[in-house]
Amino acid sequence: MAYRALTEQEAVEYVKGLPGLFTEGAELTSREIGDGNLNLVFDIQEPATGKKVIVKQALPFARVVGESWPLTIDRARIESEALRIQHKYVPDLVPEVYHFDQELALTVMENVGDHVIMRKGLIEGKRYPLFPKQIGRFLAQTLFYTSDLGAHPYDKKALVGTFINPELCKITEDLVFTDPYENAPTNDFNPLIRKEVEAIWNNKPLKLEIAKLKFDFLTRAEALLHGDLHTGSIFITESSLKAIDPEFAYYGPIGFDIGAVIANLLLNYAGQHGLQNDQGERDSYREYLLETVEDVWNEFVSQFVQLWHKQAKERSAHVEGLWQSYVKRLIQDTAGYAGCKILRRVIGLAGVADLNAIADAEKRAEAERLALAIGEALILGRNDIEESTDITDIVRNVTAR
Ligand code: SR1
Ligand code: MG
Repeated sequence: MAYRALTEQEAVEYVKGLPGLFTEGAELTSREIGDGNLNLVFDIQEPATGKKVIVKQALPFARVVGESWPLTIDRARIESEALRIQHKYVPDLVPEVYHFDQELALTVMENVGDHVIMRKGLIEGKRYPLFPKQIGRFLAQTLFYTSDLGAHPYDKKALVGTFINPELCKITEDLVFTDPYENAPTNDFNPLIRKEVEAIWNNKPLKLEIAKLKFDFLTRAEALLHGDLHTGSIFITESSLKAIDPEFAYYGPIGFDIGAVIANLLLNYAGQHGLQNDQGERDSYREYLLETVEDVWNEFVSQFVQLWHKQAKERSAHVEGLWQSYVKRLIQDTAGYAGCKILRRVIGLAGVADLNAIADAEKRAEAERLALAIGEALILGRNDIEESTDITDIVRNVTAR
């Protein structure tokens, strides 16, 4: 079938035509629930049996802006292939793909509708004690096994080719690493923080560090990244986590994915200023978030290093001292990328609800100023970071200023 965007009813007809999902004559409901920046998402259910699937279809433009921003529908292929690879390594942490249709740029996958988007949960003040272990395992497994440490060199290079994702990478190159640091038309920030934003535009040492991080993003094909692992790409319950939406997947620096997770915990940390009125509760939730930041890194690194010792096939990986120097560089990359991802969400296109949901513009501005200060300090201070508490110390010091 030639490409066209499906309606709710057409999505039902489509899944009915697929073998093995629903029985003939099944009565299905369909609701378009996409609230992200890019795609159509249909929630399809059979009330009589409780069976359900998700149909996700890429639109040929960026939904957040409209048809004036054309965007490749090949991102649907990238996403479905990344989901399949990630599912192979961590089946419980990634939705299963049932079917992919290249022409319609459409994926039919497991419906995890009993989970909530983690960003929403954090905004509501929920705590997820299993999250660090879950996301640490997702990161360690998917990044290790797709890197030169865990993949055969021929397989790794073939995968680099499969995941050439120029248009989606360009979005990140512009929106994360370029536009927020100059007076670009895509920027979209609270007018009350203009002075702080202009200070960033004029901060040459900061811009130099961001340029270095961008060059690594452009050139360092270390592992298959999720590419957009913010808390809106994580579905969660108290006991279960599913990482979704890897349409930005490509081969890049490992710290970019870990940094995305940490950045989004810290964006919520900054947002607590306006989300939570009770000072005691705000402080206690912030402590929880900082502990989570530490635990995410510690879980990731302990699992990643264990895999390194037990599974790394690359002989040079076992040269004395290599893993320690690799891990040190990795935490510094992580802090730097976290910083960029914080700054972009405050200054650039596509902000986050952790800040945007603060109704009072002045309160929001205070939270945004804190986020900017944290992002900047992480980028400029990253070369002195050696362990996770160095990251949280930076956040605590900036908060106390
Ligand atoms: C035009 S797309 C804007 C943002 O949405 C996605 O979630 C990515 O983070 C991207 O930068
Ligand atoms: Mg997304």
